Amino acid sequence: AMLPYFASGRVVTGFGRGGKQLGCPTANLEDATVSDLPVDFDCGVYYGFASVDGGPLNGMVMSIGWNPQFKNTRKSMEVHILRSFDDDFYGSFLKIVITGFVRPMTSFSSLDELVKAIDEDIRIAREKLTTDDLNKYAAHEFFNTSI
Ligand code: FMN
Repeated sequence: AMLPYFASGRVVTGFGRGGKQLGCPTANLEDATVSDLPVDFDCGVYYGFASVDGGPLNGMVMSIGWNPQFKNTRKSMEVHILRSFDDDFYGSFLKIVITGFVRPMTSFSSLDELVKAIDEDIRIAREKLTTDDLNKYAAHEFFNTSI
């Protein structure tokens, strides 16, 4: 009912585990963006599209929640864009549309299991994201107006 959900914000530094420990670099959205989420928006893993600094849309998979694996005390929104970037984009302005849900956030018994789950999330996201949806959202007013 809450999807598609549109959001935007600056990319801030997370704990730096994404790329190094998990092999999955994530762009963490600023607190204001996290606070704007409706209170009843379920935590979990989602997919959709993202644009960095007004650039083209790319598929993405993301987590919303407290990262139970690491017992974070602050809720975060972390976006993994499904293409590789040469550089970090801390400070960039990210616009996203969340179009589908994959699974709830989980605490696994090892880091290795989390890595496997994320690989599976990425596979599912790639399978569900369509070129038709990409084109539809690329033409959407949200991605074609500044800020
Ligand atoms: N964290 C969890 O604790 N449990 C999860 O099930 C989980 N699933 C994730 C799925 C995806 C697709 C992504 C991108 C992240 C997921 N995370 C999950 C969050 C990671 O733990 C987090 O991105 C990682 O710790 C890096 O955080 P950092 O950027 O603050 O360093």
